[in-house]
Amino acid sequence: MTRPEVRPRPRERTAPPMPRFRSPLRGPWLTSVFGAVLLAALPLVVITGLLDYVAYGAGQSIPGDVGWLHLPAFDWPTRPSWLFRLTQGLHVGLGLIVVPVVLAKLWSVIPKLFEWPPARTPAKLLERASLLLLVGSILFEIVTGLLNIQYDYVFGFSFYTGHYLGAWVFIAAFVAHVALKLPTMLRSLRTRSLRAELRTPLAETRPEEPDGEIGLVPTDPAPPTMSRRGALALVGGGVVFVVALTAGQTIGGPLRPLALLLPRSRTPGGEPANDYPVNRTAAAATIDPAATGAAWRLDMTGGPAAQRLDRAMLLAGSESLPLHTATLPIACVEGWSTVQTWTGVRLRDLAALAGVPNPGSAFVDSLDPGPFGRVTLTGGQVVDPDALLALQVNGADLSPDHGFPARVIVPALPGVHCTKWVRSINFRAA
Ligand SMILES: Nc1nc2c(c(=O)[nH]1)N[C@H]1C(S)=C(S)[C@@H](COP(=O)(O)O)O[C@H]1N2
Ligand SMILES: [Mo]
Repeated sequence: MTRPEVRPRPRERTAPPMPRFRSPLRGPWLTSVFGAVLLAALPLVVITGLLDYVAYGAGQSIPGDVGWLHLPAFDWPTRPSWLFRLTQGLHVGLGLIVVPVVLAKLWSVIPKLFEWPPARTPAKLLERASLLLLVGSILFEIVTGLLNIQYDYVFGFSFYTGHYLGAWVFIAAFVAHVALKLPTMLRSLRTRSLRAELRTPLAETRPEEPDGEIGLVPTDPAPPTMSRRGALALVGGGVVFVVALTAGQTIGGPLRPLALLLPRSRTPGGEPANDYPVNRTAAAATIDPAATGAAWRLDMTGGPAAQRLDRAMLLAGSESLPLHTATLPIACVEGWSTVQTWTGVRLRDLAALAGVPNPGSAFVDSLDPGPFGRVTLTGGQVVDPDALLALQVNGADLSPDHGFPARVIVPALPGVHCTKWVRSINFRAA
């Protein structure tokens, strides 16, 4: 009798040549450390991002129609005035800071990408498909987000719609991933002590215990070239580097030229009173200087009699249209924000003058034909006592790039809705 021939295991029989990953640092513990950081940070990035989307408001041209994925609309409040600065700042700031951690986490699980066979069971196949969506969507969100703060509109699609739809793919995949992996993560975190790891030098760095099914620990590890604490420090250093390249846009001062990741914050705004970031210059918005000069008028409609005011009438500080000064932020979704002191007339006084004492909304149009040239403000945003049609900033006239002759400034309103070069306002009764 002949012994049955020993058949090679399917893996050996069919596996195409695959790269071998031998880093002795890879293992469930290290992956779980990165995973835990992301589990804490990413929900905040997601929630603040969705809040930004709500703040942009329903019924605006931006963001576009997203079908049934739209969020329940509520009137974005005007208080506290730094609300959008906070949600937007957290979204962009944290979103940038986690990038080195995301990359480290992807590095730590790369052997899984080359696993063969790709899936043994339908459940495994489903799991891998969800991983593909998870990795694909987070990279998509990072790339579109980064490009949005670097350049204007380089996409073949609307940034807002694309980034928003990508977010929902990510949310679904993230929830599935956490549900599947949370027990493994918690168990793996308990296999080593972070404290002990931070005291372990390169010479004593050993691979993690064999991890069987999980499959991250190499079966034939190479000698370590870096300790685990070195790897953590490298990722931490990456985070600090990103902070250094972005913080200047909000902190300003000497840090501003360092904000390499947020180039808009380096555009000079003009003489000192107007020297804060410019989103879109007058030239870029094709504003005709003749239209902003002596011939400029503000048209107001919606009430029983249309009104037409020139800039001198607005600046006169009459009893029905007193000048008001407020210190308020502009916070741009591209990741920078700045607080300045604005002087102008209250939107609610303008509404009353136009014969709409109880405004339910206001449609503001400008000389700018571009996508940010108009906005619909809610009733609450019009009647806030600090909601202004601003004429001056820090005691000087607005510079041409900052919206001369007049611009919208409303507490907690996303910067994109603080329309510059205002031409007309249509007030609608509540
Ligand atoms: N008409 C018009 N208004 C506009 C814009 C624009 O492109 N056109 N950009 C908006 C955006 S996105 C922001 S963040 C603020 C920035 O104001 P600033 O350029 O004066 O700092 O202006 C807003 N107002
Ligand atoms: Mo903006």
